[in-house]
Amino acid sequence: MIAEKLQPRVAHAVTLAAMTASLVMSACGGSRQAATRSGANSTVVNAQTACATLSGKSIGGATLTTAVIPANETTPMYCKVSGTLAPALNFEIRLPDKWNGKLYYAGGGGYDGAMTEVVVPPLVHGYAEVVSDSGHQGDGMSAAFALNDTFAAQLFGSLSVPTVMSTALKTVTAAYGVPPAKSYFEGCSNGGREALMAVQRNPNLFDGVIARSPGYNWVGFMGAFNRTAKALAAPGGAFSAAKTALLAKHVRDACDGLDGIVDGVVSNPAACTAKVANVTALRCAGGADTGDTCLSDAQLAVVKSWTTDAVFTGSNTFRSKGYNLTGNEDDPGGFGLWVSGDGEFRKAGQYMFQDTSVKYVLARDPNADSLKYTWDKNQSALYSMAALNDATQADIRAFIQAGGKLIVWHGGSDMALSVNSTIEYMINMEKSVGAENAAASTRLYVAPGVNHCGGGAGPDRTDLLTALDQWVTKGIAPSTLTAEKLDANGAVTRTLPLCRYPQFPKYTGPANDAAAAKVATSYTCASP
Ligand SMILES: [Ca+2]
Repeated sequence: MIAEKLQPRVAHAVTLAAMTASLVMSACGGSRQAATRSGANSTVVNAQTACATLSGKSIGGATLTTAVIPANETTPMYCKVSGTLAPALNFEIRLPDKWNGKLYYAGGGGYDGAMTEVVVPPLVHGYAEVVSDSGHQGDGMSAAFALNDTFAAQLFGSLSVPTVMSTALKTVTAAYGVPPAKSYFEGCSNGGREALMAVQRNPNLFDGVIARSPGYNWVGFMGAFNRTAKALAAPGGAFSAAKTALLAKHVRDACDGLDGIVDGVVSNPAACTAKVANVTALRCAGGADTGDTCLSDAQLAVVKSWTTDAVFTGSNTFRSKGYNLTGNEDDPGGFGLWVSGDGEFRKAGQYMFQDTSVKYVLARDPNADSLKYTWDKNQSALYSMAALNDATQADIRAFIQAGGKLIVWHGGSDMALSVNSTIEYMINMEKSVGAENAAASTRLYVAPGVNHCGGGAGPDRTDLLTALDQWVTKGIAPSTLTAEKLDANGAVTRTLPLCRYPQFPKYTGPANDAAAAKVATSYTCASP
């Protein structure tokens, strides 16, 4: 869903906003809303009526403006409610013509600074949709807002979601006469971080949360970005598109078939070990760069930085797990976009994010050179960044005990944020809350071949919101789900089981059958 916005090669800001693509209560009494649906069902409030009710009203500290947005080919008619919480936290609430009685908060992306776009499926399903710009306006690739405005930094880090929710709940209640019966949050990338932040810090705010590709370990992954940028900047480290294609093909040749089918997706990453992938076989004779058929020692050092854990001092959460080699490094939304910049690493997402983070958050010097910055050098700066942005707390028992449900999803070929970091968080979480609690209230899905928040060689679309809603409202816990891949016209071209981690979709259909390979029923979720 949100994933479509993150298509590769769109402006980096959008992508990260995809560091989203992507794509995210209260109030009253501090516990989840217990309103019954009967009130909502008996209330006939269409978009025009909602807009008329709210126009010019001051609710929760914000003066509201409204506009009825007509239906178009993808979006139903809704009332757009806009407001600002002083000094600069802009939010939007989209009230559908036919409210389903529930609220959906969509998280942001990157360093935010712009309103999250309409997320279509929730509106179609009748959710009241809530978004914000996270408390400042600007480029989603820039942390400049944080330099001279520590309150804006706090809003971005953790404050904007509960703050907006407080007003949003009052606003939705004013529009429909009853509060939402259920409230959900979904976000990807930074929005996934916001999702886990809400689970950890505001355990009663949402009934259900979807954290996709969460950038929860801000200090750790930004530090990993910094380390790999230095490897790319080292003499001979530049990684051209041709070198990336060489690496990707080498990995596919070694690992694609280990899941039972050669389909361009390494669906069993556990079997694609470093020994099996054997990247050192690509080393140029002598170690110096001799062309596009091999990798120099400097380029192999880039791959090593990329695939190994980055661990920093000061906290056991200042870390980022190494990335898997997936054979999809050459995807347009892959290594070139996020890491190498196809030979110009300063154009890659990871370089840009760590650079702006060094300048405006860590060194607090717009002239700082991130390639000369030592991540561990200023511990207090790391603590500050972590206090603002890290959502690494593994103990989420308060959320679970309040009845909350959490679905975590990550693309298996995400080259922005490591799927292995997300897996590590879920393992730590399970250790902390106990296996029984984790099984009863949390789920982890890894989508093979899927890029950051969406796109890529693998099927990237799954209706996680409906799965969450069924879980919350009917107690139907999600098991194996289905992922779809769509073509440019929106037609489904392939389906694949979306297996619960650590299972993967193993091909069990007939051999050499191209049609069978495209349908989920030809696969079985298997343990690695
Ligand atoms: Ca395969």
